[in-house]
Amino acid sequence: AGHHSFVIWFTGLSGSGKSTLANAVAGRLFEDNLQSYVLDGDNIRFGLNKDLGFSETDRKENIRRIGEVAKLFVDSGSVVLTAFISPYKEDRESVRQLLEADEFVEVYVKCSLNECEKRDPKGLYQKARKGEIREFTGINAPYEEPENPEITIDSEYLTINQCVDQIIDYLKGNGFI
Ligand code: GGZ
Repeated sequence: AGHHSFVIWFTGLSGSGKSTLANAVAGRLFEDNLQSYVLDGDNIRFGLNKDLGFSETDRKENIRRIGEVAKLFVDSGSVVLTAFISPYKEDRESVRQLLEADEFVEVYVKCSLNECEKRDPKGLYQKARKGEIREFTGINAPYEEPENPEITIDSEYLTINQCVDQIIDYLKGNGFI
């Protein structure tokens, strides 16, 4: 299988496990001697995109910039994993169009709102329910499910390891790694 550079684009609700999975997959790739880089809120929303909030316009611009950055990584020869809600189908499709067909792997981290709300690792859902956060995805802002993602991960019912295995199997089975 040929090693090339590509984007693994995780999408899903807050609390679905995108960042955890992206980092776990990066760790597994590293064990296979494959360098990769994770883009997430920590290194993008506090830096490049610190001027952006969570309105529809700002989220679209957030995803547009992340797509462009991901493309730069791919051009430089890297494997890049992105972990953003990316709630709008149109924005995810625009990123897909920026890249070649064999450079974009969309991973839908599927977890019900009910379960994400139960996990609520940062207490954000509770705040959103109390009206302390406006436009919170799943509560009072939309999340458009992917229709044809390369991979759908049932993170509600699988362990992190099972999720990672599913992604690695896909990458191996389809010649990405
Ligand atoms: C959704 C919000 C919001 C609102 C703050 N809606 O669980 P987290 O904390 O760590 O992940 C969420 C993150 C979402 O940022 P993204 O850049 O991934 O969003 S998007 O792709 O829609 O641009 C959450 C926190 O930021 N957060 N306010 N209103 N998530």
